[in-house]
Amino acid sequence: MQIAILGSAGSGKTLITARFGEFLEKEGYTVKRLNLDPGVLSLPYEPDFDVRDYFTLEEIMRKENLGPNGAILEAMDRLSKLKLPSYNADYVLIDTPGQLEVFAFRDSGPAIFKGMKDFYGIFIIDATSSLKAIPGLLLYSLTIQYTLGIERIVNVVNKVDLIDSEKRKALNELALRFRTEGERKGMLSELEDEIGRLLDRFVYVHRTPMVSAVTGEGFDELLTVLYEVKCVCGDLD
Ligand SMILES: Nc1nc2c(ncn2[C@@H]2O[C@H](COP(=O)(O)OP(=O)(O)OP(=O)(O)O)[C@@H](O)[C@H]2O)c(=O)[nH]1
Ligand SMILES: [Mg+2]
Repeated sequence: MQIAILGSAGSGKTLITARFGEFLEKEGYTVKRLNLDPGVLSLPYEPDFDVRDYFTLEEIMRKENLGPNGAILEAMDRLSKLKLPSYNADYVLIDTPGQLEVFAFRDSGPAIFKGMKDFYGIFIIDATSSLKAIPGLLLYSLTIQYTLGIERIVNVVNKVDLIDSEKRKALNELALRFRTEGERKGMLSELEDEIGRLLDRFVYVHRTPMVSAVTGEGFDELLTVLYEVKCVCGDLD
């Protein structure tokens, strides 16, 4: 199973790659880890493939005389030309660049994942995000799924060790069903209805595990959901 670890900046992609990878190994699975982030300085895991062996953001800035944003664009274009190795492992975890929108919305993301077999995604939502942002983040996950051409993405709420029980309860509910604001009028109310339908149809079809990459809480549930998704999807490969 090849899994792209996706999510907004700082949501915990890299730490989940490290800790969930260790968890999988303890469960007896073979795991490979790929780092596609050319900007990361240090990693909490030993990558089997590291984009920084080809180029780094810092080096592009220096050699091409570019600022940070220009260097990110150049790095993503270079990334689109790389070919990832294929591994014979139970789980291949692919840690993606911090700048998800640049990675997914240029040619790099779709190009690098093109033609991948047994391919899924994990989309990480930061538990410390505003509750109001959650439906939008779930829609963002759908956008990424569509753009990158990933058959199934499992949404995961990470950093649950940082929130209190009240927020945990509210997040749990939002991860199960879309709650309308109830105060919207006109076009916004129609939009809300459509968002609800879209999430029901494509997002709430499987559970959203609540995990912590720091404590390891919820990793067993994440593994179960991945397994279920693979069983449903297996016929499509
Ligand atoms: N408390 C807590 N901190 C976490 C958790 N997961 C990640 N972090 C912290 O959040 C910060 C960002 O984590 P990363 O794993 O680097 O996140 P990322 O999505 O890879 O970040 P970018 O690649 O820069 O977008 C780090 O300081 C992590 O230690 C978690 O479950 N709990
Ligand atoms: Mg990272």
